[in-house]
Amino acid sequence: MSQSLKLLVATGNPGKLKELAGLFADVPFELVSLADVGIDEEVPETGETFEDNAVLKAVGYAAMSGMWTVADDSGLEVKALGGEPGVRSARYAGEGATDAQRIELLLENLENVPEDRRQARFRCVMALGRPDRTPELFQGACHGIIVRSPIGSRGFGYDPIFLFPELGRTMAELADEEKGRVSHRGIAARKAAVALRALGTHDQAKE
Ligand code: ITT
Repeated sequence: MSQSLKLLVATGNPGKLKELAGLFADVPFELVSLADVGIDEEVPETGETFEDNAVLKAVGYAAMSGMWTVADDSGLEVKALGGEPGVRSARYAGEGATDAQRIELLLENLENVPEDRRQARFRCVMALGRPDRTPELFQGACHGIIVRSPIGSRGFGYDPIFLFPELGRTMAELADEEKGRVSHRGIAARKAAVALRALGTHDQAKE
């Protein structure tokens, strides 16, 4: 195992970065952020699917950095809205909108939807790659209900309106470790961590 192997955690979203740093705390790579390597350019998310955008980000940031890179594309799919906001989750209320504005718009659009039709799922597609390789993809999803007003102050994004019925709490009421255990990102990251450990153990990462 090499101590000097670095993994670029390629996200411009501080909430995601914090979660990914926790989820990858035990992998045999030194984690670095876009800020650490001085990248302030954004890879455009022009794909139609989570898979497309995760690959675009992993390939784009790996090319910019020359490093092993992990990127995730994720979002919320609401059944009553035909899967919206989906890949557009970050841009749902327009560029530059806040999490609170996106939540407000989503709740408005669900105003007339009754309790038994408010199912939703979070999805995460994580892409792991380096400049000369096709990225490997890892998926995670978790299921819940959209509540009528925000509850809780942890996490980020749509967490305050996503209720886990079996826990009786929203995602924004869960401590970081609890969210990691049940979340779309936690599920995908555990799969990616298996691959990262294998790379680190066999030192294939440098080949
Ligand atoms: P990067 O592309 O730089 O990683 P981003 O925020 O633009 O940052 P995405 O394109 O993957 O990332 O958009 C994901 C959006 O989906 C995110 O901005 C949130 O609005 C929402 N989202 C994803 N995961 C979430 C989570 O765990 N909790 C709450 N909302 C989440």
